[in-house]
Amino acid sequence: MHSLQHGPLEVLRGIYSCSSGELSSHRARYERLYRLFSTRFPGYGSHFIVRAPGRVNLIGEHTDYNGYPVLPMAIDRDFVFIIAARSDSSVELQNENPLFGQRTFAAGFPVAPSQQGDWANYVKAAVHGVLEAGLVDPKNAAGFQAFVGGTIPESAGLSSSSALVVASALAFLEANKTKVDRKVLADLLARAERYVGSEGGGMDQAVSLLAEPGKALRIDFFPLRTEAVRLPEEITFVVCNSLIRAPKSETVRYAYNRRVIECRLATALLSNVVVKRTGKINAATRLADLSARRLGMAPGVLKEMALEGIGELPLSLKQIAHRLGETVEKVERENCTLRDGTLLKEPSEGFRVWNRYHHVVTEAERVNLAAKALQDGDVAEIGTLMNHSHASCRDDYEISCPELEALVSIARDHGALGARLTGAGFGGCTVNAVSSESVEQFVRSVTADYYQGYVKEEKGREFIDYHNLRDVIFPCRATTGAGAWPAEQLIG
Ligand code: NG1
Repeated sequence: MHSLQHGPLEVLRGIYSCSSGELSSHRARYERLYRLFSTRFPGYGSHFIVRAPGRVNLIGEHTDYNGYPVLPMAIDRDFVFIIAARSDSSVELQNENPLFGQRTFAAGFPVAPSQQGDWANYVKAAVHGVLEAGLVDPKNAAGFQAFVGGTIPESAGLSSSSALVVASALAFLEANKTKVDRKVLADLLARAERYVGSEGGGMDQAVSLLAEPGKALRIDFFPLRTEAVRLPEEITFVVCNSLIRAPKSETVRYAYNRRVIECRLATALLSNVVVKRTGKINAATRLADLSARRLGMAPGVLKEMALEGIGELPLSLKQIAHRLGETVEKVERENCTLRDGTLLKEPSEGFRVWNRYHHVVTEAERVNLAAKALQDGDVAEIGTLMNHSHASCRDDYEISCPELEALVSIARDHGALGARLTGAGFGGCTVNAVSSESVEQFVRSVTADYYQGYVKEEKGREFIDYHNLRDVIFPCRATTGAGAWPAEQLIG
């Protein structure tokens, strides 16, 4: 819990570090949710509030599950829960958005998942994860009532799912008066979110929990380490939603998991050559275990080994097994098994192992350079690195789509110093580094060319409907990480 000496506006200012006008609208939102809680769940006395932000990843895409760093920032779009602890183990949720509605389940272990795609699964993932880790005793777990308000566009690469997981975990821990170290919790929740079926990395939960206002967060993994990097005032990061939904249901989930598996195959193939050539036993479980620095090798030598071990062409499972001197069954079992025990189906065109490897190692280097460029205030370099990252995501990782391409190109035409897709890809948002002085002009021009132009003219693709342009194109403010407060600290 945060300290008691500040009034609601000071606490909110500490979270959002924004102008007074924005502060009053944040305050109005908290007060509205509080009133809605009291109407929906009358008779509950002691309330607390949890908040967990979404994030925009500035650079470092699909590097996290490979053990390489990322550079996101938490944004002023978030989940706010008004909560009261219960005396039994029921968790009762009411979402402000009527499309999501009401859900109830018991906080007993294991927590049975709802049908795929249901929003309650993210709350269940958190409760299940906390119980599984033994942080709360399933026999005496207290449930909670929650009124849930969210402002993060969903299926848009801004990590609404992880923000929901983080807020739910904080709510459950508060209900059970349990404190957990933030880094421990971030690690635990990264694993816990796999409950929903994708093999994601740890970026989203970490930034949602550990972010600092006004700063981006460089995150390194295994073990989790963070370094806050101040953002230069001359640039503002503007998010633009392509209006193409990228939900982690069937197709996108397969595409995401396929890339995780391709990276595992890259690890096995490269490790095989490293062991053969150097005689060193190498227990590599992810690509970062095979970096030039960790192996104490010149990057050129490592690249030669990667070309020998992986080769540049797509590979069938049979070819991979042959290279590794193993059976297809063993390779499949050890590398292609998903968390739920199913095997990822071999793509008909083969696994594009080299391209995935090439993206990951070059992207990792770009993260290092971008963190330094931010520190040095070298905004031109930041833009260039973002543009290179986008090209690599498109060409090597193949996670772009025509709409993201159109949006990136329009943004660059209108002066973005750097423009790239952000998050898992396949749709969702772009992030754009824009000179702070020209943000309004940039927003106007992109609105005219993309939202009022391209989206209207382009037929045959289903674009998301929106009510307010400010929800699809907006400058981001770097906010603080998630928190929990007694209600009276935030409600005047
Ligand atoms: P989003 O954009 O929230 O779907 C996913 C993963 C991240 C990371 C990015 C790609 C989850 C919860 N998040 O993010 O860990 O791998 O893709 O950089 O799976």
